[in-house]
Amino acid sequence: MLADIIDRRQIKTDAESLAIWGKDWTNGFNVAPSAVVFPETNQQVVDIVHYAIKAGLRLVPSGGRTGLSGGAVAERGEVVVSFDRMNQILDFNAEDRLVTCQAGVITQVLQEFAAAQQLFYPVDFASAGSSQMGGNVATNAGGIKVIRYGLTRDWVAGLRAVTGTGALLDCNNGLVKNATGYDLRHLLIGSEGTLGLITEVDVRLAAQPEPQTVMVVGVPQVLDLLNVLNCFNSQVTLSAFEFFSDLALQKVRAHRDLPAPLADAVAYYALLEFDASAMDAASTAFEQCLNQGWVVDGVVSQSQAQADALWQLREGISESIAPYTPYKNDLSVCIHDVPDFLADVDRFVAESYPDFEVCWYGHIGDGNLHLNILRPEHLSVEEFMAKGHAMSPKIFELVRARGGSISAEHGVGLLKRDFLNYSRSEQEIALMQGLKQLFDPHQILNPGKLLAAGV
Ligand code: 2HG
Ligand code: ZN
Repeated sequence: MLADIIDRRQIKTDAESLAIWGKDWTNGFNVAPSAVVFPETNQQVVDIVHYAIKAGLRLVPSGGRTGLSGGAVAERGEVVVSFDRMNQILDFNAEDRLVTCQAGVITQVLQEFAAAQQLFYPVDFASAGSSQMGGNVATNAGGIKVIRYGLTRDWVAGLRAVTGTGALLDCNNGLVKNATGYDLRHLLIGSEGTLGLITEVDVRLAAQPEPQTVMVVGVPQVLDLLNVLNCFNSQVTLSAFEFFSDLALQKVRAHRDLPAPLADAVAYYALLEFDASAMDAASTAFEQCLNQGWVVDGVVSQSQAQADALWQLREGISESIAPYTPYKNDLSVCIHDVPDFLADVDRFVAESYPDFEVCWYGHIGDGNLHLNILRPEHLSVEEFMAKGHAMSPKIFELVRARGGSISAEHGVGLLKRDFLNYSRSEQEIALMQGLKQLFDPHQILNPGKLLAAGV
């Protein structure tokens, strides 16, 4: 019946397509969409929503499907709305440094477009080659340069979105200043497709940075990661400050056949990136860290190829551990709390789940830790996921105790939905439910994500 409102060539219902577009990178959820539609214009998205209201369909927006919280999983006969065919860059204005993209523009395509204008789109992460701008906005994607450039939210100057009533909202129109009340743009950013289907984004671009240098240092004590951060921060403008444990390094090296960065293994590694012109200041900071015993060794890129190779050690981790179907956590606490929090979690897992391997890495410069618990071979995916769910409340209790977040950058989706109260108060959740009701009174937009369905 969808063919009444959209060309048949824009609809897929074969089993293979349903399996592909019915999920993102998240494992462990049922995948059962009834169809996938590929709109090409804002008006077609409006038509799909009106049709869904009439026919009682529910819609799951789908971008590059790189999400890790089940935000783009269609579990129960929903129609997936894929933005793959809304992949055009529509406009660019040099004075405003603004580029207007359809939601399906791939992150890397935008980055390359910006570079061709001698400008820079600074939000970056390992999945830039397949993630789409609409999904980035819907999850307020973070990534590896947040410490210097902020999150996706900071670069969205306007957007168009279709609400659950079929209204096409045009929010903020690229304005720098606009003091006319509630900024609905910011409500839609990070709303995970529950308030509206984002169709277009006006993205602000930055000046191109100078060439970057990458340094990887070995840090024996987790506590000292913060000392290293402080020491560099006081002398160098950092573009990235990432960390990974030796276990994470072993996995990514084995997976990609990469050489060790340092002569000897160290418990933790920090990866720092900064403007090449700050190399002298960075060397001074490194010497100070060495003298204090905070770092024991380090390596510095001498070329872009070496910088890229060092980045692989960090950016390749997630992919390298995927075969272990890890139980994923994406946590944040205030930066000063990171070492104590990490020690709390390590202690808890070692005492309660001694046969589980814990793989730590993440954006420690933002207080964002990726905690991946690897599935032991003797457990099936289902058994392991059940154990993960049973473990989550204990870990989230530790997060709550420090006022942290149970989802720093991946979003709540299906995976964290039932734990939202560990990071949000009853009053906040009630307001979110009220907003959901206003934007999506028929409960058709990404049901069951972020908030329980039907609330
Ligand atoms: C990263 O920082 C991504 O590499 C993925 O956010 C993290 O796989 C993960 O847990
Ligand atoms: Zn991350």
